[in-house]
Amino acid sequence: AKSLRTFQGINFESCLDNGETAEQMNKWLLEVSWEVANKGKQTVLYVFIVLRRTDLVGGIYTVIRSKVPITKKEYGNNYICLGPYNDSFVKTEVEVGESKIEAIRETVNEMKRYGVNVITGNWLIEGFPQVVLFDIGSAAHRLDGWKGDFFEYAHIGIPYHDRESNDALIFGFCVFWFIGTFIEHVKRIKKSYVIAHFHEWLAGVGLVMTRLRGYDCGLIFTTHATLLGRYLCAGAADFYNNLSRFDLDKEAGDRQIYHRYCIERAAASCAHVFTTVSKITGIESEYLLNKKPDILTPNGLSVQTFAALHEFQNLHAQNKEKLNAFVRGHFYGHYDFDLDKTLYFFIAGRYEFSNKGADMFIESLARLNHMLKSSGSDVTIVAFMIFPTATNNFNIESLRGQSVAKMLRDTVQNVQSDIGKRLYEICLRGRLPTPDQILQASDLIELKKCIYASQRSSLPPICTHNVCNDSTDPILNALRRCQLFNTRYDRVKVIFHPEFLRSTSPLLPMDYEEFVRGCHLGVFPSYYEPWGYTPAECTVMGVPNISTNLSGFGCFMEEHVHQAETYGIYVVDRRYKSAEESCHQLAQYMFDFSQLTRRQRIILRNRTERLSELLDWNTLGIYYYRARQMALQRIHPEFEEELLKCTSETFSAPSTPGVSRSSTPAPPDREEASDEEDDQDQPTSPNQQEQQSSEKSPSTIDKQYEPHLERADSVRLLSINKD
Ligand code: G6P
Ligand code: 1S3
Repeated sequence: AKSLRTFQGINFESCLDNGETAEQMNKWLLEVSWEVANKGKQTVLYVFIVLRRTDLVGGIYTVIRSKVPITKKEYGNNYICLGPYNDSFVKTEVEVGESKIEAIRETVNEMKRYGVNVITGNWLIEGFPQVVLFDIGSAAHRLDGWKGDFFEYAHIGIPYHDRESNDALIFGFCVFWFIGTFIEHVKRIKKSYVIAHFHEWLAGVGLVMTRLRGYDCGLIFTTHATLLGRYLCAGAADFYNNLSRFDLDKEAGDRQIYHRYCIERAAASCAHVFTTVSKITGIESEYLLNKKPDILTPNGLSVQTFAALHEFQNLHAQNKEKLNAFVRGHFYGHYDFDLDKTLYFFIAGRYEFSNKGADMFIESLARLNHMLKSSGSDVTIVAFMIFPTATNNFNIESLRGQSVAKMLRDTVQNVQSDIGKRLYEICLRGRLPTPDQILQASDLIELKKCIYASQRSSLPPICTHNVCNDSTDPILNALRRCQLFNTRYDRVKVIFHPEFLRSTSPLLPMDYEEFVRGCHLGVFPSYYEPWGYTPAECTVMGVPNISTNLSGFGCFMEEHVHQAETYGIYVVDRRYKSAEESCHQLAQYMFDFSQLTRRQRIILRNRTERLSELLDWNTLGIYYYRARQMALQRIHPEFEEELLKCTSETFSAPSTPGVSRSSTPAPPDREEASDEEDDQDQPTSPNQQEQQSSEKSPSTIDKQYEPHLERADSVRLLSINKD
């Protein structure tokens, strides 16, 4: 199919090549986030005072980090990331050093003179961006004064006991201070264009203050989830059917997050351009933040391309072998299923049991178990659940399983090598060995010892660790309720791994990427998921996956990929179906997948992987670009002419993901024909481009944000069998 680089008729790179560089224009981009060079996401979810620590690798960290190369292409050294100083991450992730940019040096020195410790350097990631990190502790003595200032300007009070909000306030004021001074310095040389792009409420204070003080800076605010949305969904609310009915102030107050919610709303409202990651979160923002996004900025990934196309298939086979080794040990004594007919499914993420759809996954697995048993299938499914929670280390049975398997493997290897030596000696003498010379009694004794050791009276564990709150843990309780206990008769086996994966683990020594590549299907039936990087990551690794039409990713793929399930992208309808129907649909998707032949799975993986380009920042970076252009245009009207020139020549399509079926890669048998069709479809002149874009997709934001989601197409059956 035609290159997705020209997604919706937009050619990102050709625009970058137009005119002057950012450095020549004195155009600057400051990207502000709590997760710049800092994996320690602070968001803590309070649900009626129940504290739940969220994960350490936030989605926003992935957004900022993976987006750097494409952003640097546009801004070069005028791209600067601002974040909080986190000592432990700086040691490993940042090369500390004085900035080469005079304006940064002078600004930082000024702040230092007033006692604020600011660290500069380069983030050691692809693109090597410059970072300015503010030591929150060094400015803590200013907290009360700044709280007063914030109240005076924004009329938002921060309670003294909310440490996270206090930190957000200090960070915000440091950023605000930096921006003000920095602008003064850069505009001394010549007219400057400064954009500051803030992510999430934690960075919101800086934006609000910069706007209220009227600094000459284009302000963009991106929310990756609304605070209240996350809280309401984590409770029992029927969220999507009541969006217009919530008493927002009361709901925020009840959850003791009123001030945070105010910061988030103020940031959305003060921004020159407000963006969010998906259509569904756009609708949510409209209701909960009372602001429609000006543009959607879907999340991309930095896609790794292999020289040989089949390389990712080889990686699947290699990593599946590692999972096989683990499964052999884990199910010792019960290892009576054929690994050649075993499929690995998984769910992973932050431990938000129902928001991430773990409840629906487990229930559907129970149904799948029944379907496989009653259809007499010889396929076994091993379903992994990777959700970090508090544990007291690995459990003995899991470790024992691996050591039993290792002992047997070592013994067999010894026997094998002894047999080899004996055969060699006998054959050298010109004789053929007799059976008792090949396998001796001593060998049999050694093997018997191992076999006896691998007998077990208990069932293979459903969890690899001792979970601290075993009796109240939601996953363990759901597995108990659904009676998924790993019995011999179960065709669905389950393994809950309550810790992030790491290659140094004594139990399952694989990192997350290796694990995903080794699996056959990722299952993410989320209820609350503004975007959802887990299925996106599966896609770029060529692993078929299931998401929902309540996740940004699921909706995006449904919209842009025609017959997505034929590309291994299954989207469960959780919006217009009851939970019972959604569970049934999910179980059916998994069952249909389990019935594919190996050849069909290989074809499907190839197709899934072909969608990578759609999710690459090279394609999706355009929306961030558009947001920045819009911000510049709003504060520098003279920029409009320049922008329009650029837009009419290279941006023929709407600024947000619209109806874009044409961006779908064609199936292999249609590839040539589709290329031809695409060629014919290509607009030839700017006028034609405009005409076609207006015919194909409504470009106004209003149209994009119809308050109700359109009903998804009726459930489509797996049509992969036709291949
Ligand atoms: C990749 C490898 C093949 C292997 C296959 C297994 O495609 O290149 O050599 O046979 O994976 O696929 P499966 O879906 O059975 O794990
Ligand atoms: C949020 O992180 P989360 O897992 O708390 O931001 C991510 C990046 O935009 C997004 O992918 C995810 O859905 C949101 O929920």
